[in-house]
Amino acid sequence: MVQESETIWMDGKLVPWGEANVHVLTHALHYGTGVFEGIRAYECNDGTSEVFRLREHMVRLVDSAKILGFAAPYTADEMVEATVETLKANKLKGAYIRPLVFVGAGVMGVHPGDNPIKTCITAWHWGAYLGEDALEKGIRVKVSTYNRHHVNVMMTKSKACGNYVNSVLAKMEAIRDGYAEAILLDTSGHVSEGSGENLFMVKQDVLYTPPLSGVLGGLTRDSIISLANDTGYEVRETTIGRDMLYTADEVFFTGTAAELTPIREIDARVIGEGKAGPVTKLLQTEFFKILKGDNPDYEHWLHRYEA
Ligand code: PPE
Repeated sequence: MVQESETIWMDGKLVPWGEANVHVLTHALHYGTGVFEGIRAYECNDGTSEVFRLREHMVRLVDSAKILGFAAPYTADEMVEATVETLKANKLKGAYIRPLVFVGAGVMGVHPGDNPIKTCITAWHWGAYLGEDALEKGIRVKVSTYNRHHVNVMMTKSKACGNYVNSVLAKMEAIRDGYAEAILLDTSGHVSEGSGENLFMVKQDVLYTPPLSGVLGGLTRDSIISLANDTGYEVRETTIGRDMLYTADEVFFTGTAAELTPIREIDARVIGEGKAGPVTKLLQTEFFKILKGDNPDYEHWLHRYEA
C-alpha cells in the first residue's frame, strides 16, 4: 500500500488525500491519455531538503503532453511551485513525487474532444524501489519476451500512461519468473531499457548505454553520464546486444525510483563477480552524495526547500 500523506494538489488547490478522486468516465482511464513524472525529494545531511532536478522533470512533463497533442494547463514553473507547496503542506522532508496530467471526463470515444485536462501532484514516502537489498547487493533480471515500443507505435519520448501497459506486462512476467525486473529489447532486438529504468553496462572501465532514440530520456541517466565523465570515465551511447550484457564487467539500472541499482545476474548468467562492481559502487556513492546535498559542484541540480 502507498503510505498516505495528508493532501494532494489537484487543479490548483490542495485537497484531502481521500478526496482526490475522478469520474469513471475519465478519458485517461479508458484510453491511457495521460502523462506523468516520477521525482524524488531527499532530506539532506545539513537538515534542509532538496528536490532533484525538479524543473527539468516538469519541463519533460509539459513536453510529454505536447507530444501526445495536448497542452498541459500549468507551466513547468507553476508545477515547480505547486510541488514545493505540496511537500511543505505534507511536511515531507523526503518523498517520491508523482505529477500527473490527464484527459478528464466529457465526451467518450477515442477522440478526446474538448475534455478538460486535469493536473495533480501527489507526494508520499517510497523506499527502495527494487527491494531493500537491491541497492547494496544488486538484482537478478531477465530479458523480457516483450519488446519495447517501436518509436512510431508509441511515443517513447513521452512519459505517457498508455506506454506503461508494455512495462506492466514485462514487469509481471519478470516477477512471475522469479526475477526482480525486466530488460526490454527494442523491435530490432537491441537492448533498450528496463520497465521503469535506463540501463548502463561497464566493460574495461568504459560505460555503455543505449542511445536516446528509442528510450526515455532519463534524468538519472543524464546525471550519471555527467558524473561518470566528470569522474574521468568515457561513456559511449551506442547500440547494445543482449550478448554484450552477458559478458559485461558490470551492469546497472538508473531511474528516479530505482536510483542506481546494480544488476548481478541476467538470464541465469552471473554478471562480473555477481555483486555490485567497483565502477557501479563508485558512481552510486558519488550519486547519493549529490542527492544528500554533499557535493557543491552539482548544487544546480538541487531545488532546496524547508519542509
Ligand atoms: N525508462 C523508463 C521506461 C522509466 O519509466 C523511467 C522512470 C526511466 C527510464 C528513468 O527516468 P528518470 O526517472 O528520469 O531517470 N520511471 C519512473 C516510474 C517508475 C514506476 O514504477 O512508476 C520513475 O523512476 O519514477
